Amino acid sequence: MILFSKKVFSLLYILIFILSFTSHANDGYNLWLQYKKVENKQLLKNYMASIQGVESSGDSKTISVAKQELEKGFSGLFGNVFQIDDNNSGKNTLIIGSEANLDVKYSKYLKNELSKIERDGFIIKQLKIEGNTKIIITAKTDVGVLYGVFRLLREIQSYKSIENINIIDSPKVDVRILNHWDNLDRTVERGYAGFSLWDWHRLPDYIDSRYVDYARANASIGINGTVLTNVNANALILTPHYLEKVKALADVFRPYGLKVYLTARFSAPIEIGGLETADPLNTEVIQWWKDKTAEIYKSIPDFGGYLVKANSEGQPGPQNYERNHVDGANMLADAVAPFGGIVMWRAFVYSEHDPTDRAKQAYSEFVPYDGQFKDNILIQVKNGAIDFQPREPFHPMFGAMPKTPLMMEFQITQEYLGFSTHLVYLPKLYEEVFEADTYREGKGSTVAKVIDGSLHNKKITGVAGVTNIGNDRNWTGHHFLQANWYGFGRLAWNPHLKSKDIAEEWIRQTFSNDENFINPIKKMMIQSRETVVKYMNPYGLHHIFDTGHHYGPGPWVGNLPRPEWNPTYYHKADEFGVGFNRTKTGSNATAQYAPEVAKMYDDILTTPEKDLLWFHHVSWNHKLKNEQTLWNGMALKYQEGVDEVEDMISLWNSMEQYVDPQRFKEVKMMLNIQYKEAKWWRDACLLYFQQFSKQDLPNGVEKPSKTLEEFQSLRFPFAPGR
Ligand code: GCW
Repeated sequence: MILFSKKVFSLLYILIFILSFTSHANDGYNLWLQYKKVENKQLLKNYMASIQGVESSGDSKTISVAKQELEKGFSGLFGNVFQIDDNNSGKNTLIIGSEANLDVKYSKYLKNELSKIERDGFIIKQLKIEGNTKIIITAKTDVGVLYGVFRLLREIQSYKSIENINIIDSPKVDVRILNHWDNLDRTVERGYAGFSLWDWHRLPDYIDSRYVDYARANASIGINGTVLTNVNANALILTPHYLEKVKALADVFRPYGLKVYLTARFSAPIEIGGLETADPLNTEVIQWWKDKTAEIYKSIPDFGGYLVKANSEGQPGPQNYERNHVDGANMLADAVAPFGGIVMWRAFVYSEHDPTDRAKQAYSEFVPYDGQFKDNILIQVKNGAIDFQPREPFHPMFGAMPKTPLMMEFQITQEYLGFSTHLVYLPKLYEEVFEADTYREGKGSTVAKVIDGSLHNKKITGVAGVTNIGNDRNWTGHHFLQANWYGFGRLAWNPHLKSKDIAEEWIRQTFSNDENFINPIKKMMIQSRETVVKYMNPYGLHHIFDTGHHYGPGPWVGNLPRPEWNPTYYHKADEFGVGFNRTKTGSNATAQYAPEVAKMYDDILTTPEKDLLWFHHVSWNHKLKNEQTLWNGMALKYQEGVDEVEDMISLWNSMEQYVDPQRFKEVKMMLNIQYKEAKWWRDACLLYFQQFSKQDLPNGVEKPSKTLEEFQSLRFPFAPGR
C-alpha cells in the first residue's frame, strides 16, 4: 500500500513537472500578442480598477472582433476570465465605439480630438463622469476603433500607466501593405519560413484558424492590405476557381480592416482569356480587364486592386507590344477606378539590352513619365536602386517625380540578409532609408516626406513590404524576425517613428518587461543591422551573393549570361582596387540625385564611407578615416562583424532566466548558425579579394578555415526560397 502510494506520488510529481514545463513552453505562435498576466502587482491592481467592465456601441463584425480581442487580451493580462457585458453603470468602464455610434454623453467631450484624427486614426482618452472614470476608444471608423483597442492592449502589455490616458494617433500613410511572393503551389519565392500560409487546395471550404490570427496580427500594427500572390504572377489566380478562394480569404480578413489585392499577370488576357494579344491599347484587351475586374468586385466588393511587375526579369508587359509603362498602368487603372481600386505598378525594371549601369535604369525609364499616370496609380519603388542589398543608398527616384505618387517597397524577408537564420533587425535599415535626405525641395526633403506625401502634397500614399511569413509555427522562422514584421507595420503607419522605440515596444510585448532584458536586447537588435553589413558587404560592397539562391558569398561569379547578374559586375575588383565608379567620371548614376546629393557622392572625400564602394572604384591603399588602408580596413570590418555575432551569442546566453525554454533554445541555435555563416562570409570574401590586393591579412583578422577553391566549390541546389 505504502509502496503503491509512493509510486503514485512519484508519477504525480512527474506529471506536475511535465505540466509546469509545458505551461512555460512558448513556440512563438502568439507573436507580440502574448497577453501574459501582468506580473507587477500594483500595476495589475490599477489596470483592473480602471477597467471593471466594457461597453461597446455599433454592431459591425469589426466591433465584434474588437470585443473578442479585449476578452482575450484582458483574460490573459488580468489572469482571470474577462467577459464583456454592456451593463456597467457605476463602474470604471472602457467604452468603445466609432464617432457615429458613440453615446453623445461621451462624444460631446471629444469634439476637439475627433477633429484631429485622420484616416483610420483613433483616440483613447480617459474622462471622469459622475464619479467614475471612463476610458473611451473612438475613431471615425470601426477599424479605427479596432486599432485603438490593439493600442490599449499594447500599453498594458508594455506596463504603461493608463491613468489619465490620452492618445490620438493616425496613420500617416494610406496603403500599408504586405506583398506575399507566394506561388499557387505554396512555394514562396525568397521565403525562408516554410510554405505559403494560403492553403489554396482546401480553400474556400476549409478556413484555417491561422488566417484569423494573421489578420489579428496585421491589424494590431495597422497593416491594412495584403497582396496574396507573387509578383512573378500566375494568371490562374484570376480564374473563377481561384477567385472563389480569394473571396473566402477576403471575408476572413475584412473585419480586421485588411483588404485583399492580387498580382495581375499582364498576359492574362491571352493565357486565361483566349485573346491573341495583351496589348493594352487593344479594345478587346481593355474590355477583358474591365470584365475581369467587375467579376472580382462582384464577389469581393472591397477588393484593393492590382500589383504589377511588368517587363522585368522575363515578366510580360506593355513593352512586348511597343507600348510603355504609362499605357499598361493606365489601362488597368481605368478598370479598377469605378470600384475605388488602385494599381501598384513596380519600378523594379532593368534590361539585358540596356548596357547602362543597372542602378540607373529604373529612374531613366520612369522619371520622364512623371505626371502621366492616372490618379489611382502608385509607382512602387524598392528602397535602393539595385535590389534589397544589406545596404543601399536611397533610390534616386524618391523625390524625383513630384506629380506621381511613389510608394516604398521594402523587403522584410531576408533574401540578401541571411535568410531566416540571421538575426537582423530591419526597422533600423528602414529608418535609415526614411531619414535619407533627397534635397529635392531643399534640405530636409527626407524620403519619409516623399512617402507620407507631405513633400509634394500627394493624394495617395503607400508602403509595401515583401513578407517574411510562412507556415512555420512561429511564422517567420526565427523568433527575432517577428520584430521585422512588427516594425515594418509600425513604420508603414508612421515612417517617422524611431526604430529603437519600436524595438522596445516589441520586446516588451513579445518577451519581457524586465529592464535587465530590454536594454541589452534592444541594443543588440539595433546593432544587428550594422553587424550583418560588416560581415557581408562592408563599405558599400553589394550584390556579391552566390548565384540564383543568394545563399552565402559568391564574389567570384562572373560567368552568367546577363552581365548585371554577375557579382564581378558590381565589385569590379582589380589590382588597383575595388568598387563601382558611379560618379561623373564613371556611370554617372550620381547625376540622378539632386545636385547637393550628387555633389556629395561624386567626391570620394564627402561620400559617407558606408557607401564608398557603391560610388567609387577605390585603391586598396586608399586611407580611410580611421587611418587604415582600404584593404586593412575592409578585412578588419569583416572580422568585427564576426566578433559582434560572437558578442550576440554571449549576451543571449546570459539572458536565459528571462526567456521561456523553447524560444531561448531556438534563438541560441540560430545564433550559432549565424556565427558559422558570418565566418564563411569573412573568409570567402577576404580570400577572394586578396587575389587582387595581394596583401596580407592585418593583425587581428583570423586565418581562413578553408581555401578559396573549397569555398568556390560549395553548391546549394536545394537552398530554400527559389
Ligand atoms: O531580387 C529579385 C529577386 C527575385 C524577385 C525580384 C523582384 C519576385 O531575386 O526573386 O522576383 O527581385 O523583386 O521582382
